[in-house]
Amino acid sequence: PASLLSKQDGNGKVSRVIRIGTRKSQLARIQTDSVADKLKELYPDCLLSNASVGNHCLIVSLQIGEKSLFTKELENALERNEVDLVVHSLKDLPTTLPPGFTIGAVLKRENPFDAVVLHPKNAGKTLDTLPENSVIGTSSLRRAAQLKKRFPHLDFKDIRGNLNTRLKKLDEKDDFAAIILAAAGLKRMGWESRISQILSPDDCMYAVGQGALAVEVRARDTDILEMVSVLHDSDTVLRCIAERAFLRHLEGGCSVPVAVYTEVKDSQLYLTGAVYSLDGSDSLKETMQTGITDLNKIQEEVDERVQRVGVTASKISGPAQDGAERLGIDLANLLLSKGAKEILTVARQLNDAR
Ligand code: DPM
Repeated sequence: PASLLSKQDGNGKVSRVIRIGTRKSQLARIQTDSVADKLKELYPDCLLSNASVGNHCLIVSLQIGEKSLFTKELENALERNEVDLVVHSLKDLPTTLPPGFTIGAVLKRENPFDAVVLHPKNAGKTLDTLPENSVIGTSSLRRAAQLKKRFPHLDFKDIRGNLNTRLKKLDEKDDFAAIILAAAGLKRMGWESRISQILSPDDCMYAVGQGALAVEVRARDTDILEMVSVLHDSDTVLRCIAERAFLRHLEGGCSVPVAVYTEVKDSQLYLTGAVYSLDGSDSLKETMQTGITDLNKIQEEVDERVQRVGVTASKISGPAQDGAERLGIDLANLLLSKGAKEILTVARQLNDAR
């Protein structure tokens, strides 16, 4: 409730400043602003201020394997009480957060799929019709593994930097015929018109948490947790808990070729998960499902502050969240029993040796 967050100022006016930390990239700012706007709408009496931290680690942030580095600065600011909440792309957050932090909100997921952005000279083409040996830019092992297998006539090369940098590299040079990016990020940047093709799950399944925004807070800050909890989208929360539990149980981390596809349909949560060798020639893919009981009915009765794969969602059915987590673990165990560990170990070793 708003009263928890309010305090009297000298003039008797009720207000509290909520400080949101952001990085300086355009995408980070857009994402932070969208969450700030939602909070302003829901809590018109709160003042929100944007604090900017860590403006220099931007390019590092997109390098595979550097993940904890760039969320770290924002967490430091949270820890030092300089900001109250920070907004991330959920897919950039590790499945185990450092102690003292939690994800207090997972917002309704945007289109989670990957998209093709063509060099202007290739307008009208698709991955299928691009000429033999066309170079596709991505540094995602997950994308490269799936697409190499599916489109063997194409070549894949690393491309790094934030979204603005990548678009520039694509358009202003002749190095890449196309690049692959998450549709969600392109949409948030206002670059939807550059999307020439959305990849279906048969072509390329997405990364765990892709397309969803997460609000990270201090785990002990119950006022802020309560405040941001209204931003949770229950279907997204359940899907992402299942996906994150799957990745965590595989001991996947962010830089291994692991992909997922989830759906909520007729009170069922479906999770498809896969692991790939670096060139996609070796892979394992399975689907499992679990029933999710009437969310709204249970909602009022549940009041527990438990984290599941880093997420605190006390207003969403506990049993449904447990079911989602179980689903992720069960699917991981199924793939592990078929040899997923070996595939991932080899992929990791080969990638480290590159
Ligand atoms: C992670 C990956 C990438 C980002 C790996 C993956 C892509 C790296 C690359 C974990 N984080 O997806 O397999 O393309 O070289 C990132 C983007 C977004 C969040 C950009 C993108 C925006 C979309 C979202 C980088 N993190 O994937 O195009 O909010 O989900």
